[in-house]
Amino acid sequence: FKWIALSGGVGGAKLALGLAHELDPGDLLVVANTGDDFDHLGLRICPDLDTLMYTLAGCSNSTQGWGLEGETWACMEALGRLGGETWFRLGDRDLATHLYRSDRLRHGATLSQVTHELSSVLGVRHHIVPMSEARVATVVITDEGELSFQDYFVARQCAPRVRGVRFEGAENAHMCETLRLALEDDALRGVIICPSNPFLSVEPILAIPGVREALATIKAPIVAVSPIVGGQAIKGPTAKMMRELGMDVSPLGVTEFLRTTIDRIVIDLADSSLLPSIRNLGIEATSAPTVMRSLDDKRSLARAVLEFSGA
Ligand code: FO1
Ligand code: CA
Repeated sequence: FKWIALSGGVGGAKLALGLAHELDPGDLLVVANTGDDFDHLGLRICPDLDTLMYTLAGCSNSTQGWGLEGETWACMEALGRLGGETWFRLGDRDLATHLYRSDRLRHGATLSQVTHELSSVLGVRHHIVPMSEARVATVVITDEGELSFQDYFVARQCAPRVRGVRFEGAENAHMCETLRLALEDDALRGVIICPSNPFLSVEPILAIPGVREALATIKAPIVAVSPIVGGQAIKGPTAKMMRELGMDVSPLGVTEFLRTTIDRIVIDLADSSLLPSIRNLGIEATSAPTVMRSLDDKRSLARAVLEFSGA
C-alpha cells in the first residue's frame, strides 16, 4: 500500500471515503479502531469497522452516524416486548452483519477475514482491517468510576466527567498482520490520521504494541487531520472530553496531544490563525476546508491531505 489511514467511526470514515475515491484499492489501507467493540446479546459488535464498511459501500445511515440507511427495527421492537435489552439499537439489516460476523468468529475466522468477506459482499474494493485481531476494549475512567465504552457512550450519553481512558487487552495484542506489513513496505508514502477522536479512536490504535514504534521509524510522513474546528468537535464527545482532560479545545490542543506521533497536521481554514503556534511545536501545518458534507468536500480534503503529505 502507498497510504495507510487510521480511522475511527463517522468523521474518519468520511475522509476514508474521500481517499477511496482518490486512490486505487491497491494503494490504500484503512485501519479501524476496534476499542469500541463489545459483545451484546451474544453478538460481536464492531461499530467503527462497520461504519467504515457501510460508508465505503455507500449504504451508511449518515444522519444517525452508525448503522445502515433505510433500516427497520422490527427485531428491537419484538425484543422490547420480551423485556430484552434495547438501549443499544441493532437494526434488522445491521443485525445480519453481527450474526454473520459472530458466527464466523466462533468458527475460527479472524476479524480481518470476516471484515474482508463482509466488505467484498457489500462491494467495497478498498481494504479495511481492524487494528488487531485481538480483543481490545476501551474503558473510560470517569468521576463515577470505570465504564465500558458503550456504557459511557450510548447508555450514559457521555454524561460522566472523563478523567482518563485505558485500553484493556492492548498490552498483549498484536497489530493486524496487514498493518504490520504495510508499515514495513518501502512503497509506503504516508500515514494519514483521520479526523477522529484522538483519545477514543486514534489512541487505541497507537496503544497496540509496535504501532507507535513503527510510526516513529518509518520515513513516510504522518499527517493528521484535526477533528476540532473552531473550538468544537464536528461530532461526538471529543470537545467535552478534551475540556474535562484539561486540554485546549482547539487544533493546537490536538497537535499537542499527537505531537510525538505526527509530522504534519491539516487544520480547518477557520483556525488558520493557529498555524504559527502549531508550527512552533515543530509540526508542519496547513489549513484547508475540513468540514465534509458532500462527496466533493470529502474528495477535496483527501486531495489536500495527500498533496500536503507528498510535499
Ligand atoms: N450509537 C448510539 O448512540 N446508539 C445506538 O443505539 C447505537 C447502536 C449501534 C449499533 C451498531 C453499531 O455498529 C453502532 C451503534 N452505535 C450506536 C454507534 C456506536 O456506539 C459507536 O461506537 C459510536 O458511534 C462511536 O463511534
Ligand atoms: Ca468510534
